[in-house]
Amino acid sequence: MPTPINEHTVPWPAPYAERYVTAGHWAGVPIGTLLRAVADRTPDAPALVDPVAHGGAGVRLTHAELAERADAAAVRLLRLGIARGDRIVVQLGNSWEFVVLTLACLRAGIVPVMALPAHRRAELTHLAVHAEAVAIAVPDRMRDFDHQRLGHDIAAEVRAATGADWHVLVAGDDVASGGVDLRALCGPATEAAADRARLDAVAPAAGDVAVFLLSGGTTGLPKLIARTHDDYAYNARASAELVAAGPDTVYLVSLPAGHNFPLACPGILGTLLAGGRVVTLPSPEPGRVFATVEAEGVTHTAVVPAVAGRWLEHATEHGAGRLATLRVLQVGGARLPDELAYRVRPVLGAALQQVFGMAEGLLNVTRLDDPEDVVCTTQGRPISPDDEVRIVDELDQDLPEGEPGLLLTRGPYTPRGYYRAAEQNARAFTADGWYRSGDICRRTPGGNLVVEGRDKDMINRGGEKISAEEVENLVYRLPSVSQVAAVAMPDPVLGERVCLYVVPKPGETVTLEQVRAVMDQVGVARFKLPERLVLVEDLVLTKVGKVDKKALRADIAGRIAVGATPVV
Ligand code: OOB
Repeated sequence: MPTPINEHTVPWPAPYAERYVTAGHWAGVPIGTLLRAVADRTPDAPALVDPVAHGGAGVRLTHAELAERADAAAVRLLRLGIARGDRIVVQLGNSWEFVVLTLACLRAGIVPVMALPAHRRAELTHLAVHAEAVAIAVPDRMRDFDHQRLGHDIAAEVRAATGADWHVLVAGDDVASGGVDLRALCGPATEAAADRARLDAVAPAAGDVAVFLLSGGTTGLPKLIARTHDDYAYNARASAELVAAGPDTVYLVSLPAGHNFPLACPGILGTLLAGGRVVTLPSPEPGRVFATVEAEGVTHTAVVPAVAGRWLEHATEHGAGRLATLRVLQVGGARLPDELAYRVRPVLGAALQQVFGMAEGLLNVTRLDDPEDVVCTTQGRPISPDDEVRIVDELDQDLPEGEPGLLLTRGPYTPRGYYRAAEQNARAFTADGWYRSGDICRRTPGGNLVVEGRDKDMINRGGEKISAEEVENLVYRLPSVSQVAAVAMPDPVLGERVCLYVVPKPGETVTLEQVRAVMDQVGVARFKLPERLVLVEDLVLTKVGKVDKKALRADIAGRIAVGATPVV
């Protein structure tokens, strides 16, 4: 039997929980019930458009149809033996199936573990085992990768290890035997009223875990962040208010939908809760995005800075006429250079909202009515009056106002610890529950935060977070490696890429190809593969004997600046 769902989470202390309830942040209603209420109020309003489904025929659902499909899918999951509190690893592309399955899970209290399409065997197996999942949802194929086959391999592995009943839910035309047809499972309802009654009877509690998000990665393997119905609904609702989302909002999701940003900031959930419409696209490729914005009347969307850069380029070349309906472009996930920020409004014609957020909770945004310099040079301020932010030095002492330091935070949608990770929690959270974001920020006199750097061992490749430790652990599998350090190297397009410093064993050599091959063999997301390797005789150490990553980052930046060719 899997562990009961709320075990191993770190709850908010009672006085805080009470304050969040009194303030009205925690509504005490599970997300599925909130969405059901929206469908009751505006059943015929459009809710979901997947323009590329079924070979381009598309799928269009109203709020009532979406709610009924979610209910029907939830009941079908229950019939498979997947029960309230069980976990499903969800690795689907941006598609109507992703939305229906996610809502079905929320309704039944089944918890989706939000994997990314780029994840491979190592990450998916870890998630399945760590969350004690009972199923995985995958596309049949995506970008030339056979997800279905990997899904079955993982199922076989987990079944062999645990003896548990395991399901592979497959979205696609080609569902192999042994898999569950996810399109049929997410198909039209046949007994809507009965489904609804059955689900109302088993609805999760508002304090239960609603979703597991993945941490941005500073440790060997991704940690799970348990977000409750109460906290995540508030996250979505408060974000929605700050982009003025409402029934006329048409939100385009083109970043991987399992990321917190497009999922709930306000993303899919915030838009649906506001009575608006969600449009899914499999990627942020500008040609298709611009055409879709025009065809569907998209008003809001969210991107990472690297994508904003591509859209600006595309608009400069082809014009931005097709973006006439776009009102708000949210940009976050990595630092948006001020120069790019200043071009958004003039070139794309949309208001910019900078979003400095984290799957762990805290969201900072610039407001739509902020002056241009605030919008273009800061990463905004917390979305909740009950978000607490401190800027401190290495000893956790508050710094004078305006000085850059480490950002600590607590609040109504920032959990007090990772799931089942006591050891990491002792490092990542203070004794009184502040989350150590690892970001170096300063606060402007107007109260806005500016992200100035980072004090965590992570590489931010165009918004995808890569743990240096994870990469290093994998590289140590090569017998020719004596020492290794993974660091961020600056990149004009993605912001950062992974660079490796390697000390080979005496008489040995190590190549980038070997490193990439060993990582591929283990099966990790390709965005984690190093893109440059520097062979050195030893690694610079700090005074306390740790690898001096700051020195290595400066070293690679210097090599790039002088145009040095890679050592391999
Ligand atoms: C978002 O979430 P994660 O969990 O993938 O990554 C969080 C980290 C932050 O700690 C920070 O290091 C970085 O990503 N970050 C930014 C940033 N937004 C995120 N750094 C500089 N400027 C920004 N605007 O990335 C995320 C979650 C929700 C909404 C938006 C982004």
